[in-house]
Amino acid sequence: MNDFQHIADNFDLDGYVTYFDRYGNGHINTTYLAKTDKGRDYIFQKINKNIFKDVVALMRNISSVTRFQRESGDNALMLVKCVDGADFYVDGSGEYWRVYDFVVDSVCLDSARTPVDLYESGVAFGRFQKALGGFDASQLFETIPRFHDTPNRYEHLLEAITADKKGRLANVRSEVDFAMARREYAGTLMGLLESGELPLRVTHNDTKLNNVLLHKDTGKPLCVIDLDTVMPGLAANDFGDAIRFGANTAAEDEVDLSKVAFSLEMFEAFTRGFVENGGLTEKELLYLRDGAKMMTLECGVRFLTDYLNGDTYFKIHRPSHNLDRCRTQFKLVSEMEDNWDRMQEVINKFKLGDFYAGK
Ligand code: ADP
Ligand code: GN1
Ligand code: MG
Repeated sequence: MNDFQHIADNFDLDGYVTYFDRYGNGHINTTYLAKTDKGRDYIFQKINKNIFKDVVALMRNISSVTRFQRESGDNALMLVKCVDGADFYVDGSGEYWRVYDFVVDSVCLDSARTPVDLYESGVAFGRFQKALGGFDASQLFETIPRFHDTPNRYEHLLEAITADKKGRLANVRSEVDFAMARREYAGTLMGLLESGELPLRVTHNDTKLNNVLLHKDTGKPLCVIDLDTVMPGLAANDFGDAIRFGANTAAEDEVDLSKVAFSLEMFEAFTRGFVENGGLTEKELLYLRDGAKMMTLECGVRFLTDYLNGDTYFKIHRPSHNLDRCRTQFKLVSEMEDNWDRMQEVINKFKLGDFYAGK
């Protein structure tokens, strides 16, 4: 607590910190909840500087994006400044800290209680997309270069296969075959971006349900969080990453694959919220389902790569954790392929407004 008090002293808080503890289930940063004697709650985060190489530029992104969101009428995370006016504090060990106002009366869900939760997260990410429509993407620093460049993720997988650092390749032959059978497809969206057929936007890039806070009673969206990966990107990828996580009937790391299935009902719920609020172009709507398949495939490839490399990126809680995660993703990809036409029918339904016309 003493060390923490010293960190807290550097921020312009309302009151004196009387409680703090680890909080939430993030894979990347280290998050704490702090409470003060004046009844105020704050989120403290130690930013993962192994993953984010330029925290100063990252914090500049977050500060300008949240300001723009507010000016566009969207609810945004509120950074608490340091007493010297900075947006972050560097402690004696060189760790970077930031503080947000705790979003009161919020819940953060790791899985949807009903399709309505997923619909509301779609509303939140759709509004986020639209609110940042006028933000100049070139002002943003790329916090993780080539984050959703799927062909580049394949290059990393190939390097991991060649190196086979931990001698694990023999365990994952079928997963490698699955990934390789889709290698050519993996370039589809990047190709459309390069040819100018799909627009570059300001996107969130990590649109899991647990990166939206909902009101604990009404379930309505309060705020999009986890803005570290806000960067120039494709709307299809924001849509897709949310589907990857939210339309899975099981957890991302479920070991029993018989429980893992692609839920069209959940897909429909998110699609409705996102499409009705996102302000997307015709062409973007045509490639949304590819975003879902692409993000799921890419995430599976990332988990597989990390497994082969000896689990150096994602936090793991058991030896085969990354492999288990990879397997759920690949099962979902196959199920999306089986539902390919139905996915587009759902997108068309909300795009054409048939839902409100009662058709
Ligand atoms: P990570 O990148 O590690 O996932 P997040 O920024 O998503 O980190 O934060 C981790 C968790 O902390 C979230 O899942 C959520 O439960 C909680 N959290 C983060 N910011 C806030 C906030 N402003 N108000 C309330 N809870 C928050
Ligand atoms: C990480 O930060 P978190 O836990 O919301 C990862 C995402 C992955 C996700 C898989 C910066 O997200 O890209 O899709 O895990 N974030 C980063 O659960 O790599
Ligand atoms: Mg998160």
